[in-house]
Amino acid sequence: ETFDVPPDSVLWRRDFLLGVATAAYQIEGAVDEDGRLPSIWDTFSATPGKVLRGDTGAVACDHYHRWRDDVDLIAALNVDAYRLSIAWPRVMDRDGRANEKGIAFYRELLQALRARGIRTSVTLYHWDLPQHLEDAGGWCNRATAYRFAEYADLVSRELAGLVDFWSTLNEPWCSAMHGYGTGHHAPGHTSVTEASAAMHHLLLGHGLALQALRRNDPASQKGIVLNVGRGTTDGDRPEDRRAAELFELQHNDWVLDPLLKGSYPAALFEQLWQGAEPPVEEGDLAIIAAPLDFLGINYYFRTNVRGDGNGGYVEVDLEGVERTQMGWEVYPEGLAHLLVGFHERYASLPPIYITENGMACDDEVMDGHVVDGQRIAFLNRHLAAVDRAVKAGVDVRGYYIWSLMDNFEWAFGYERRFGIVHVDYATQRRTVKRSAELVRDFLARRNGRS
Ligand code: PNW
Repeated sequence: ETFDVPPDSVLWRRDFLLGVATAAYQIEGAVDEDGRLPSIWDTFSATPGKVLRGDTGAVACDHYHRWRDDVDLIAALNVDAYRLSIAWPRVMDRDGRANEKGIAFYRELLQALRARGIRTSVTLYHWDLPQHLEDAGGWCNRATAYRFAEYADLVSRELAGLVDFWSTLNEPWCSAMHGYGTGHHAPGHTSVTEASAAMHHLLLGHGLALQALRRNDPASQKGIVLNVGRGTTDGDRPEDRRAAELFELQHNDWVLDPLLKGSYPAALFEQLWQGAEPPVEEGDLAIIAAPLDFLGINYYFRTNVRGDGNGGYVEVDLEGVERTQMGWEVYPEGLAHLLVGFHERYASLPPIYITENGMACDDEVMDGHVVDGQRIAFLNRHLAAVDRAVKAGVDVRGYYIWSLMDNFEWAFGYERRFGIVHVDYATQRRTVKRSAELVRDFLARRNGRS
């Protein structure tokens, strides 16, 4: 297997960033060290039945102690950029004051990355809400949006000048829907009314945080990271075609419309969730729709749907398609399709970074090697899809592989491996997989060109 990049691909451009991504709770461990407070994921993962095999992030990849080696590892891959997240419960105490030890951890990490010429992309919220804020109502409570802005203010004052790209939220859709709607993620609630309120308060928090970031760190780029989904149908009834539209309305427009158009898609509440209108107050949408310097897009798969006979949609798995260890269909066309669609649809679409793309494989170390051929083909095909979107006029400026290393995959624990670096959890030994070697070698070739 190779990493075949055609000569005219955007990937050869030195200013197209290639990076790797992680998130705090998935790699750090050390959950009760140096004053870190409990987060909703500590609580959720400690609740029987919520995470596969009862796994938790208590140790994870032990990155909190091994970060210097991990920075060496990232540098050895020749990547341009590293995307990480800051754990809110590590850096802010219950009274809203800085926890110096937590801040120092991220300051040193960011300094080490910059010393090696690696661009830093920092997400403020990758799902680890302090538990004490959940106890006060979590994202269903409007006050949490203001607490989030205070956290953004604190962190951006402390770390100004060390971050190239700030993202406020990672995938508010997952926080709202899986956290408060399906219950698949922390805090595990199951109410569409709560999901709708949580989404609104997440987006309000985003807008308020953006103001703090602009004030405290003007030279950096600021944006938000969204997961997007491609919905299609194999049915031929009008209600099947409508089902595919409703799927994308619920996954994409619900979040993109308020951010880029300053309004929620009314059909979502009228047709899918009768009555679950978000608790919008005067002036909220102007705060939410403030201009972004970039939009981060996370893309993984497409979903096939049909009409449910009741004005909604049901997911129907297609037979005979390639799937990952998550059961997700490998569908690179969806990425190009969505990017071109957003470009056509939103006049104010900012420059785009693919902030996550990748797949879980059942990777095993054999004779010191991990041959992850399915992942290599996956990355090749998705990078080609990004290149097609760029050639169709979409302003995509970078791509981050999810993930740097195998880690705590939320409700699936350590069972699912997304890394381009293998982690043996018993020893914490990292082993570069074949995909990582190919990325490293490609970047060496790209950098060697004049
Ligand atoms: C993203 N879905 O999560 C997250 O940003 C990462 O932390 C995570 O490890 C990665 O993707 C892989 O799952 C998602 O069900 C979780 O559609 C669930 C979904 C999408 C993204």
